Amino acid sequence: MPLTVHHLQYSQSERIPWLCEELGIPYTLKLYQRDPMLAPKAIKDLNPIGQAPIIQDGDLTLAESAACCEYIIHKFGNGRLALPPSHKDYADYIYWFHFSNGTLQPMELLVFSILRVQSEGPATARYKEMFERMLTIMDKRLRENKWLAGEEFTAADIMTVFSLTTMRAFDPIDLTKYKGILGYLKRVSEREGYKKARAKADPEMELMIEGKAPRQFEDKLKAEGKI
Ligand SMILES: N[C@@H](CCC(=O)N[C@@H](CS)C(=O)NCC(=O)O)C(=O)O
Repeated sequence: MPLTVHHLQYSQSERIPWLCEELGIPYTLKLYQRDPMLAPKAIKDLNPIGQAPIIQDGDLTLAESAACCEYIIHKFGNGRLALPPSHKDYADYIYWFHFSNGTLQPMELLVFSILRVQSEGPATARYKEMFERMLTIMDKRLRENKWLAGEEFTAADIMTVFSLTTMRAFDPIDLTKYKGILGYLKRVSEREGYKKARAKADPEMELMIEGKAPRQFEDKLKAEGKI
């Protein structure tokens, strides 16, 4: 099998096995556990930045979720799960493909980091308000559309779901009031590709599609006596 996917469990690299399952393409999956919170040395040996996902195709080693998605879609998937420029929803597709890693997730991380050191104050309030605005816009989009790009499920969905699910094992955002997002996560959880990817990539990980944030990863490690 030419394509190898290196997946750090409980992480955004879940996007890549999910993409491969949705495309129905063959791939070799290599799993890595966090040690205890960060990536193990084997990941750092593959990517000097020390982060997953990483894919390999022959002599090529490539990191960055969005780059890996585009590479796989165009090299192995015949462009499936991407919308071409001629498609009426092309602009929506590229906007939402980039929204999660470019805007939502950095803000989620910023709010989470600020809240760890200071629960109140103008900066906290400002960033919390901006983050909620982002979720509200996404919620409206998903009340009005089945998938982020419109009628078709695309790689924009694959790029986004981690920020709304597994990331909440680290950052306890409550999604209860965002009914559009919750309905969307339910639809995602019913996809065969998502189920297959979860079974292969993170078989022990709970499904994180409810409004309340799942049990925090740190608490899990403490309960297991790992930290
Ligand atoms: N922008 C990168 C971010 C990758 C990233 O932050 N990966 C995290 C997992 S969520 C990681 O490998 N963390 C391990 C570490 O920092 O030690 C991407 O989209 O691939």
